[in-house]
Amino acid sequence: MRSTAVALLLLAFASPLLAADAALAERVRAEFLFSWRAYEQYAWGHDELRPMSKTPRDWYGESLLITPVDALDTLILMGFDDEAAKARKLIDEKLSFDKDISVKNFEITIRVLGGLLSGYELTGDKRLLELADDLGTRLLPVFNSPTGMPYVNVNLKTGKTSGTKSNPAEIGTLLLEFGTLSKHTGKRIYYDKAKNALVQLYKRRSKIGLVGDEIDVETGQWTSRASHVGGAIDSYYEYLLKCARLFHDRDCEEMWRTSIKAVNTYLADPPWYGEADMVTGKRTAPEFGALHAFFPGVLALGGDLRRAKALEAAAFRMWQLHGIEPEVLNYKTMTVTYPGYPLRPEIIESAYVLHRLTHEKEYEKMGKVFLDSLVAHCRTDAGYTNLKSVVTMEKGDLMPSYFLAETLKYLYLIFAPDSVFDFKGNIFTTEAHPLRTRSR
Ligand code: DMJ
Repeated sequence: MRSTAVALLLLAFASPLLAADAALAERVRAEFLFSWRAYEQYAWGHDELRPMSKTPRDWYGESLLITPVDALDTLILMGFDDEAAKARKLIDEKLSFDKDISVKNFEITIRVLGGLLSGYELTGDKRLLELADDLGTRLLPVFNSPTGMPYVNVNLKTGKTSGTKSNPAEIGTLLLEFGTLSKHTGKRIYYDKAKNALVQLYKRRSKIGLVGDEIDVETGQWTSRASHVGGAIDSYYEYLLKCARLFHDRDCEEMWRTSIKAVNTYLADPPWYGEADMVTGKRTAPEFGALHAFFPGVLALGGDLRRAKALEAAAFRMWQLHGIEPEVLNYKTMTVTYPGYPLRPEIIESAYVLHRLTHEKEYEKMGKVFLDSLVAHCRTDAGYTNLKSVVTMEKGDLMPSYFLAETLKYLYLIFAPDSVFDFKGNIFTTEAHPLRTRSR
């Protein structure tokens, strides 16, 4: 009798139906609610909260409700129904894109368009789709460059574009959102424009298959040959793989396969991924940082668990060096190159993907370290803030919207039961907005 009970208990612990750690999942929920309440109290209706000064921040002088739109699906996923309903009401009634402001296409696509689309898929609220369609139409002029690769900025009222120097991340991280908008509106143009931008960029890869980190969208010429998987390139690779999966797009599959081979050949510096010249393949800086740390998750999704695990373990050493990760690290000397920490999610996202695929306890342990570090160093009286330096732990004064959209969502999912989220039936955008792989 006793041994049966023990056996059942052990089975229960091994079952993905139960939370990996219910108490920790609850702790993350509580920290999310604490941060959301601070946003409600000091920045309601604005883009973001400045937690130290307890003041709001609007990116463009007037609000696009970036935090509520970005955080809506986390509210829903964590079961904060009243707060989600209140956020939806605010968005439905107050959000308007009819504004004479020039916005950054990439950021507004991943945070706002992506948030509206996942919100629509989760709630069926047609107003969210209407808003997404209106925003998509206003963003479309970015693709009117001679190459089809998007300009950096667009005025939401006039359609006037600006910014010719862009990069693979900003050019290639649009298709999940624009493609999903096509799927729900029946308007093909969104898919076609974003796909063409991705293909145009891919075509300009070097003979050895690498891309640089700055390109002129009018001339199509590279203005920087630095190749790596960090900021300015990162999510380009993520979207090649995820677009292949979400849309069953064979071109994306082919582009992903070719690209990952080149990345593993020239950028892998086991266990790290460093920097090389895109033309010669010659190694340049031995640098890795907070933004690069999405890559273990993408390697794992792509089926390369061996490299993924080794890289996540290395990234975790980077986190532990000072008790929280720096923006950039020289991994040969293990010294910090850029010391800031703007509450980034990537290393937590990778731990979640690896945990979800392997159910290894190691990733729960990492998750607990991430949570404890965030509480110890980034918590304020009113939400969480960025750090100016992980060496001195000096605080900044900003809670970026992705902290609620991504950082706490992935942290929660590490500890929550698998049943909380249909991992196989959804693909996360680069801003952690889940998009359904199948129609309902
Ligand atoms: C987020 O907006 C997205 O994850 C983006 O791809 C990279 N930067 C931030 C988080 O660090």
